[in-house]
Amino acid sequence: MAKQVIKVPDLGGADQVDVIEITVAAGDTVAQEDSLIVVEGDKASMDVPAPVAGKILSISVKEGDKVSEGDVIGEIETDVAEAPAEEPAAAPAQEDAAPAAEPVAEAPAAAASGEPKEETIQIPDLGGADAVDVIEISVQPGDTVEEGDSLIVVEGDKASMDVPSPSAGTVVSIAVKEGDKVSTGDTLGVLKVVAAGGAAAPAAQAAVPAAAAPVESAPQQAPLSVEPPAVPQKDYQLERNLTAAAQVYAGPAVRKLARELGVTLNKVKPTGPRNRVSKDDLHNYIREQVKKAESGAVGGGIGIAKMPDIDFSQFGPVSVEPMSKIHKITAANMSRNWLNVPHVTQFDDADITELETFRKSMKAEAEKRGVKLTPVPFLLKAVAAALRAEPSFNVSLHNDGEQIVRKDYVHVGMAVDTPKGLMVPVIRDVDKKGLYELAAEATEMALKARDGKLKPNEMQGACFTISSLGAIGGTGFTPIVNSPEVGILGVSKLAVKPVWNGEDFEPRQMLPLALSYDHRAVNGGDAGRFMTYLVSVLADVRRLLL
Ligand code: CAO
Repeated sequence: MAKQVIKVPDLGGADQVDVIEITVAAGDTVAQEDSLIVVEGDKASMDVPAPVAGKILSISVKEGDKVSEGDVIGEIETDVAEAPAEEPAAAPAQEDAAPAAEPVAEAPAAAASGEPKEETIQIPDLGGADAVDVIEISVQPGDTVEEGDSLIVVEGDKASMDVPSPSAGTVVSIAVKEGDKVSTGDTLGVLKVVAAGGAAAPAAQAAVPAAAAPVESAPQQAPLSVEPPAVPQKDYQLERNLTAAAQVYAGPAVRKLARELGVTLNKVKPTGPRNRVSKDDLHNYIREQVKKAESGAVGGGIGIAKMPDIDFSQFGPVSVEPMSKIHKITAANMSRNWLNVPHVTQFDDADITELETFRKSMKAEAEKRGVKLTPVPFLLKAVAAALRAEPSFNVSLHNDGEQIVRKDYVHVGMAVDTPKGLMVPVIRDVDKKGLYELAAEATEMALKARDGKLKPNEMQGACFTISSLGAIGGTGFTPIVNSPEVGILGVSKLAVKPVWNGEDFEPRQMLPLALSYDHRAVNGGDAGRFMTYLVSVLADVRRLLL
C-alpha cells in the first residue's frame, strides 16, 4: 500500500478553473479514471480522473475553489507505487494526440481582399479523443458569430467542450446534428468570413492553437479524453447565443447521468456554483418525481393528491374483504383510461319501435333454434355496420403518439356483469355474422364470463365495446372508453316516449344511447356521423342489408 498525492492534471492551458463538483469522499474506493472532481473553465468543463485505483484518503478542495495544473486536490491509498514527482504518473502513449501543428481550419487564402469568403470549418484537435458526441448545436445558418463563439458542444468520456468559431462571420451551414459522432478534421460546417485587409487569415486559424494547446503539452497524469481549449482572451460566454438546452450548465458526469436516466436537464433546479446542475440536484429531482409518482400526482401534471387513509370503523360497523383479481384489474384499467383518455360523450335516442316489433315476431323462431333474441345482437350488428360506414371509430392511437392504426376487421367487446366483476368478452368479425349467430355467441360468451371460463384471447382484440345496462335500468350513463379502443356505446333501458311525427305525438319505443369517445382520435363530427348512422340503422334494420 502506498499513499499518493493527487494533483490537477494538465488543463490544456487553462488556469484557475473552478471546482464545480466533488464526486467522491474520503473512504470511497475508486477505479483508475473514475471522476474525482469536476472543474470548469470559461469554455469547457472536465472531470479530473483518479490517476490510479485505490481508496480516497482525503479530498483537500471544495466546490467553489479555484485550481490550476499541479495543485494538490487530495490523497489516495493505492497498491501502485507512487511515481517520482517529476515523472508523469501515468504518461499516456501520445500517438493519437500528436498532430500538434496540423491545421484544422482552412485558412482563407483569398480573404485578404476584404471580400466575404466561405470557409469550411473543421473539428479542431480534440486532445487525442476520437469519435466524441455532438451534444448541442449552439448556432444555426444565418447566425452571426464572433471569433471564439461556441458553434457546437461535444462530449467525450471525460469532458465536454465548446467548439469555437475560428473567425467572426455568418454561419452558412452546419453539417452535424445532435447525436452525431465527430473526430478531429471532420467538417463541422461553412462560415462566411468577412476579412478586412487580410486580417481573416490569422483569425481563421485562431481556434487551432487554442484547441491544439493540450496536445502541445501532453498530459502529465491520466489522459483526458477531451481537453478544454485554452482560456480565451475575452469573455465569449457573454456573447454566446445558445439554445435553451445549451444554457444549462452541468459537468459531463452529470450530463451523462441525466442522459442515462432520461432526465431533461433544464427541468432540474440548479444549486451549484454559477447555476450549475450538480449530481445532488439531479438526485433531488428524481427523488421528487418518484415521490410525486407514488402519491399519484404525476400523469401529465394532473396533480391529484393521494386519498387519505380513513378508518371507517370510527363511523360504524364495517367488514373488510379482499378485492377479486378481476375487480383490481378493472379498477386499474378504469383509472388509467379515465386519466389518459380525453372523453366526450354524445347522447341520442334510437327509435326501435319497428326493431322491437320484428324482434318479438322472431322470438319464438329464435327459441326453437336455441337462442335468445334480445336487443343486444341487433346492437352488435348495428355497431359493426357503423364501424364500417364511419371507420374513424375503428382505429387505435399508436403508443408513439405519432401514428394512428386503422383496422380492417370488426371485433366488438360486450361488457358482462359477473359476480366477480366486470368482464368484456370479444365477439369476432361481427360484420360477417347473422343475428342468430351473434345472439348465440353473445349468450355463450356471457355464460363463460359468469362461469369464469373465458380464455385471455377471448377478451382481446376488440375494436369497440358495447355496455348494455338495458335489462337493469336507468335513463343514461357515460361509459369509460376501453383503451386502446376509441369508442364505447352505453345502452340504457328502452322507454316508451311521446315523439312528434309532424302532426301528433306518437308513443315510440326509444332506446337511450350514450357514445363515449377518445377525443384524441375521434372528432365531434365523426362521432355525430357515427351516432346518426347507428340510430338510423336501429330505426330501420333493413338498412343493414344495404
Ligand atoms: N331495454 C329494455 N330491455 C332490455 C334491454 C334494453 N336496452 N336490453 C335487454 N333487455 C331485456 C331483454 O330483452 C331481456 O328481456 P326478455 O327476457 O323479456 O327478452 C332482459 O332484458 C334480460 O336480458 P339479458 O340480460 O338476459 O340479455 P341481454 O342480451 O340484454 O344482455 C349482457 C346480455 C351480457 C349484456 C347482460 O347480461 C349484462 O351483463 N349486462 C351488464 C353489462 C354491464 O355491466 N355494463 C356496465 C359496464 S361498466 O360498469
